[in-house]
Amino acid sequence: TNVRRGRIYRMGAACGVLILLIYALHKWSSENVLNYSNDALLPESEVGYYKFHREVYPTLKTDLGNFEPRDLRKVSGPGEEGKPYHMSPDRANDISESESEYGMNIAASDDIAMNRSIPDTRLDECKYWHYPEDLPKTSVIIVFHNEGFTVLMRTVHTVIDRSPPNILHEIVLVDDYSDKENLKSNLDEYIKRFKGKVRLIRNAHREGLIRTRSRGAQEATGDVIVFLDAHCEVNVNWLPPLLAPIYRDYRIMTVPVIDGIDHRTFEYRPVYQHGINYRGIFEWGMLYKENEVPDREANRHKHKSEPYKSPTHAGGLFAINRKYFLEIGAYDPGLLVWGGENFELSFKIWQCGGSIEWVPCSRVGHVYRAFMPYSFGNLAKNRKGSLITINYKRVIETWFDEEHKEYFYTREPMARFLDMGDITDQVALKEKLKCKSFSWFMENVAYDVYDKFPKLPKNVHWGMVKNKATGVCLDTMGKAAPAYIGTSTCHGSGNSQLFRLNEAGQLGVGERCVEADSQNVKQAICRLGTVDGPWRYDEESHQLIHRLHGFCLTLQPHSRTLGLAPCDPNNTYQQWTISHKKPN
Ligand code: LR7
Ligand code: MN
Repeated sequence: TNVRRGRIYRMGAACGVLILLIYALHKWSSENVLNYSNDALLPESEVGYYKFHREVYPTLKTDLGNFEPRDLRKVSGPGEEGKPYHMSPDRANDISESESEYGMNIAASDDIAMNRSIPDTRLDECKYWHYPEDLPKTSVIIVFHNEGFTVLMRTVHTVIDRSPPNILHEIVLVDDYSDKENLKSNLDEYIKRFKGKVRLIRNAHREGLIRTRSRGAQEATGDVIVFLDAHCEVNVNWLPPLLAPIYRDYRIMTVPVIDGIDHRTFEYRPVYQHGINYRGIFEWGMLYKENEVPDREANRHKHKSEPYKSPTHAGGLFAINRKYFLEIGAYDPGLLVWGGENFELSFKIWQCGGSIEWVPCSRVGHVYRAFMPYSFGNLAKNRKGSLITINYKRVIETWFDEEHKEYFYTREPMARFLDMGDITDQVALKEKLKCKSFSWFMENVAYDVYDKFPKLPKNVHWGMVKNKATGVCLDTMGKAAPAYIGTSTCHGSGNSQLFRLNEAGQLGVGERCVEADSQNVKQAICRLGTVDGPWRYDEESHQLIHRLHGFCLTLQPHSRTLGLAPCDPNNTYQQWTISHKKPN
């Protein structure tokens, strides 16, 4: 998932822990602590159903938190303390083989202890929170398709080692039809050592991660379920802080802060600068982004270590009351394989009466792969266009209102033509749960999206940008920004040749903007918070005119490179048509 983090770091106020603790003690005085087992706080109809809806708050004290480990592993070895593991150069073949097979260096993982130590990346304050002792019984669900064995098992080991045993009810591994032999043969044998705590179930067909997670939720028997990707390492005392908000209110979904694990060296790195909190947002093409928590939300909290509200989440790692998750329909079963389910769940939760909180004291490391190592198999077969965009379309058609749908189609114009299947059930669910509008969500929850990604002006032209002299089309050549734009044979299938010129003069391609000078034309990261640009298209002369000197986009006849040049109405190398065709 593509993440952009805000760049402006607020200076962290240098508060001594002592001052914080005195303050905290003052705030969380004992009157906040009610009798946990007071079911009278629940509406009668829900007693014994959701079990957890209690006005119980964690307390910040001066002594070490009740679930904090007292002794941490200290040994030396590859990858210990989360340090990068650099393999000797004579293993270069093993490294490149496993990287191309798994998108990560499984050869390195194989050398690293299952229970290696990793740095405690939390705020110091996190160590002093005390949580209710009788937190809900939890099933950790890990779905996987062809993952590296040691990476998957390290996920399991860290959960076992770093979760309170009486709260960790089970780990459910759901194999999404892996076909790697070592996974099939070793797993059953290996998990025997966990004496029934770890269960393995297998899909009879490839279902994709989204449906597989819904199945895991159905099969789990804990009160709360926690989803993890199959290449994670949970950090010190990760679980109680995730459960505490759910214990208080079953409609809160909680999300840990996700640290990075390097796919080559397995170095464990804190995701953010210490003490700065981020939350999940999105841009209008439904790419997931992160943004520093806006003041409006930050000001609601006394401590940086407290959970805070977030519009959405990256997708992979979160905790939720199991019955609640099933009652809101789990994931839309029409979402296939990968992508968009994070938004579906988030919009559904927020619009239908629940909320999402990110929990800074819960940290989990995740291996960000070099590329997606698996194909979408048969699931993608009968689908035109990009499966992920189809998923997004289902989600926005269900949850957005007319105004915001327009922004999505402005940013992803081809999506209008894609067949998203039937969403009758999703719309019916929205009715049944009496969910609020998307504008309500934008105004009350995701208000910071507009600061970074303002409402989009309409496209005046979009599609292939074709040169009159040569008949070639502008093409990003599949490169990541910043990169030069080139030209290639026009193919009409969108993607790297799909450009959009909007009413405010921005020429965009994907989520990037086209920038130019006399020497070259590039796609670059758009200036955050702006949707305008320097371009104008002249319908008569077919020129793309740049504000800079009023020059025109020109294909250099000899070098075939692009640049700006003085406009000349007779130069066909400066003439472009912008058009699209309906995909078949
Ligand atoms: O067909 C599949 N079946 C599966 O069971 C494909 C995948 N999977 C498994 C896979 O083995 C893994 O355990 O599903 C899990 C997630 O797949 P990844 O690791 O390939 O996904 P990702 O980490 O690239 O992508 C993020 O977005 C996805 C969108 O559908 C999911 O929500 C992932 O869980 C999510 N990962 C995270 O949120 C971790 C942090 C990344 C960020 C930002
Ligand atoms: Mn992942």
